[in-house]
Amino acid sequence: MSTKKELELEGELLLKEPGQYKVILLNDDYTSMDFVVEVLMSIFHKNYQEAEQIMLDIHRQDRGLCGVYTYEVAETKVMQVSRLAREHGYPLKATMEEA
Ligand code: NFA
Repeated sequence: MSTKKELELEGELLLKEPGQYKVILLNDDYTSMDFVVEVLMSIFHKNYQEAEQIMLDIHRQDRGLCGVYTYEVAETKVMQVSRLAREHGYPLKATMEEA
């Protein structure tokens, strides 16, 4: 049972600290490895070495963490991935989940 004071503190905390969301990239059989590396560098600001490692993790484990962001930023990254992939004719997909 929460006191009024505890509920007030919880509300203040939620206002100050918005939820964090993981953006996850999913493996598929058609997207080129080079394109995934490009996506990780251009949309998720990874350097080449980091991007290549994350791409290989996704290739082997079927999914991989690209970053943790606020809801709106995560949603924007997911849309940027699907748009860039569509423009290049690849089925690459990203999803988001609560961190
Ligand atoms: N599995 C893809 C291939 O063999 C590469 C890939 C990696 C695709 C990571 C999507 C995500 N060409």
